[in-house]
Amino acid sequence: MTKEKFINSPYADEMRKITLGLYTHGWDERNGGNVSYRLTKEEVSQYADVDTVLRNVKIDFDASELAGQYFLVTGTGRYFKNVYDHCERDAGLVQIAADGHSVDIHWGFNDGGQPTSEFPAHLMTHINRLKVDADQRIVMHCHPTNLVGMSFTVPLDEKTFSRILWKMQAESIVVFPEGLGVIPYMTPGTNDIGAATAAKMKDFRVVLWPHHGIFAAGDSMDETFGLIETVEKAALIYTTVQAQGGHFLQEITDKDLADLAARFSIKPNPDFLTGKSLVEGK
Ligand code: 2HA
Ligand code: ZN
Repeated sequence: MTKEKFINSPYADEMRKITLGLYTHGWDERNGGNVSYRLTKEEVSQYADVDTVLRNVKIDFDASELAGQYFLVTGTGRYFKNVYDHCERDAGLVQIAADGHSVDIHWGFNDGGQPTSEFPAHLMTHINRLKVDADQRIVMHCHPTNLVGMSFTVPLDEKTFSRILWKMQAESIVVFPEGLGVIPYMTPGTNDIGAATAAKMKDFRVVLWPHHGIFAAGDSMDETFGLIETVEKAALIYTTVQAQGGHFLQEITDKDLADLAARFSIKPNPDFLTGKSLVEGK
């Protein structure tokens, strides 16, 4: 029986649609952003010849904890506006080699490309998320405008950031009850930023890279994209309030947050549930 081609798989289809979605939201200008999608051998082997290695490329990180695992990942320097039409060029299906220091390419990157420069950060994130969530599949990095804007005007601490985002809409605390992780500004594309991000991923699924963007992790493309959409929508509302003068006359109170947690049976980060009001003098 001949296999269906990988480009026709549901996984390539999801990758094409999500990268286009990230681009059309304005969160991935030029070559900004990267996505990785962990796939099982059973899933992959229906569409790709896993016994054939097209090329082997080195990675500057020891990913031996993920040896043998498959990832569909976007390529370094590639423009998200193009992935939909050129998925086999701008993305690739790779398998982490046994020694963890290289990947075997089984499909894609057909003009000589390689995985994203943030691949070490993705792999470190997958490793740590898998420790707390066996269904972990997706890591997504992008540059959501309003959230990045807030990283210049809001103190870079997790409690302050998380509480503001929770209080901008009732939906926030339900979608990210653990809050938002925040790392200091660091140089992208380095193993250091990857390690700092992955350390936060033990407690959070969304981590802010100040003055740059966001890293998010989840079990599916929809859930991970939805997480980023919700965080960025809260940041947009905050930005709008600032444009309206920035004075809160009323707010979602700490009591309202507790009521949301009870209604939706969620356990929000207890450290963030009480604190300063956004309304002056309250
Ligand atoms: O892939 O966004 O952080 C390009 C980037 C690096
Ligand atoms: Zn980036």
